[in-house]
Amino acid sequence: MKPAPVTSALTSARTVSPRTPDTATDSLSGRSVASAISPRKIIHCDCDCFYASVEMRDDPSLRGRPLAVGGRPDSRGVIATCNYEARRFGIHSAMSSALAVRKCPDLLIVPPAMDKYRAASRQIMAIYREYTELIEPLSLDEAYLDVTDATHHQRSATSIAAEIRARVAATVGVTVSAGVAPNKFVAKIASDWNKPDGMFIVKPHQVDAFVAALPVSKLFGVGRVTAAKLEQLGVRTCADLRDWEAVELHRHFGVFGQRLLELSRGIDSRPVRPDRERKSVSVETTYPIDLRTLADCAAEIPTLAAQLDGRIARAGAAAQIRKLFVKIRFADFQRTTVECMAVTPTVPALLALLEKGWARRAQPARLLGVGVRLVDGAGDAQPDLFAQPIEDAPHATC
Ligand code: TTP
Ligand code: MG
Ligand code: MG
Repeated sequence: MKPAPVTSALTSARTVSPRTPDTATDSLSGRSVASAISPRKIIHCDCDCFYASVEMRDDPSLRGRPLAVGGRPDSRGVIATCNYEARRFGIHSAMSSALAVRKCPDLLIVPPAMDKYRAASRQIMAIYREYTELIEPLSLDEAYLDVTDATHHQRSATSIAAEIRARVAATVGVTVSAGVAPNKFVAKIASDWNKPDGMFIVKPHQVDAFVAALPVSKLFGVGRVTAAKLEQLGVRTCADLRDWEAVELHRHFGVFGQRLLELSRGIDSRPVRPDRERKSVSVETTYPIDLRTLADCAAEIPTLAAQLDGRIARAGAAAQIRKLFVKIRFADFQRTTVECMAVTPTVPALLALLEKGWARRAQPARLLGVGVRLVDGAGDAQPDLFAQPIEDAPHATC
C-alpha cells in the first residue's frame, strides 16, 4: 500500500539547501543566513584507481594491462584496488586475490607501497589547498573542497575543478575525477559519474532532477540492509522516496527517515570540515583604487562584514569566536592590525577597530581585511593569511 503524498513543507519544488543550518541568523543584519547567501560550490575530488595509478606512474610498463595492488593470492591476500583494465574482468577492491586471479589469469598483483601513496596524497592535497582552506580529506585519494569563496577563475567552480585535475595529472602523475555541486552528497555522486579521468557538474537548478533519478542505494548512509528494506517497501529511486510521509519513514527507519527524505530531495547541509584546526576566519579585499579617507574605508566595512559572516557560517565557526580584528594595508605597503575581544562580528565593532587602525598612519588604504579569531587557537591568525604586522596592537580593546 503506497502512502499518501507528503503535504509538509518538504514538498517544496526547490530542493537545494543553500546553507548550513547551524548559523540561524546573520549577526550583522539579523537576517537569516540561509536566505542571505547563495548556494555553495562544493567539489568532490577522487583519484582514479589510486594505488594502481601511482604504480603505473612509477613503472609505465604496467600500463595497458590488468594490474592490481594487493596481497598474494596464495596467502589469503585481498585486492586493495586494480586498474580499469582489470575491472573489466569483474575484479574490485576487497576481493580475495585468489578469486581475482581466477577471474583474470593474466592479472599482475603488486604489493602495496603505502609511503609512495601517502607522498602522492600530500602533493595532491597541497594543490587543493592553493584554491581553498576548506578541504575535508576523506581518505588518501579523496577530499571535499568548498570553493564558494575562492576567487580563482571568476569564481567558476567548474573551471577550478578542471584546473585542479590538470595540475594533479601534470605534477603528480595520476588522474583525479571531480564532481561539482551545491552540496557534499551530490558532489560525491557526481565525481563518480564520469570516472575515470572525468568530471560532472550538477548546477543548483539541476539538483532536483539529478537526485530524483538516483537509486536510493546511492544515498549517503544507505547501506545494503537499508536499501533492501526500502526495496521491500517498493522504494527504488529517490523519486519513489519523495512520495512518502515523514511519519511513515520515521516508523520504518527512526530519525534516519527524515534524513532520507531530505537526501531524496537533494538537501544536504553538512559543511565541509577542514581537518586542520582553524584558528581564524577572515576576508580581505585589495582595491583597484586606494581608499583615500577613513569614510571611504568605513563604507567598505558592511560588505566585508557580510562576506565574513558567510564564511563563518560555512566554516560552522559562529560559536567559537573570541576576537574580532581589522587589518589595513596602506598605500606605502605598511600594514596594521587592530583587534578586540568579542563574540560576534558586528559592523559597529569593526568600524571602531578600523578607526583605531586608520589613526596609526592616516594614509590611503590599498587593502582592508576583517576577521575573527577562534577559541582553541593559539591566538594567532593563520600565518598564510595574516603575517605578523609591523605595527600590531594585538590586545587593543573596543
Ligand atoms: P577508492 O577511491 O575507493 O578506489 P580507487 O581510487 O582505487 O578507484 P576509483 O577510481 O574507483 O576511485 O580507494 C582509494 C584507495 O584506497 C585505493 O586505490 C586503494 C585503497 N582501498 C583499499 O585499500 N581497500 C578498499 O577496500 C578500498 C575501497 C580502497
Ligand atoms: Mg579513488
Ligand atoms: Mg576514494
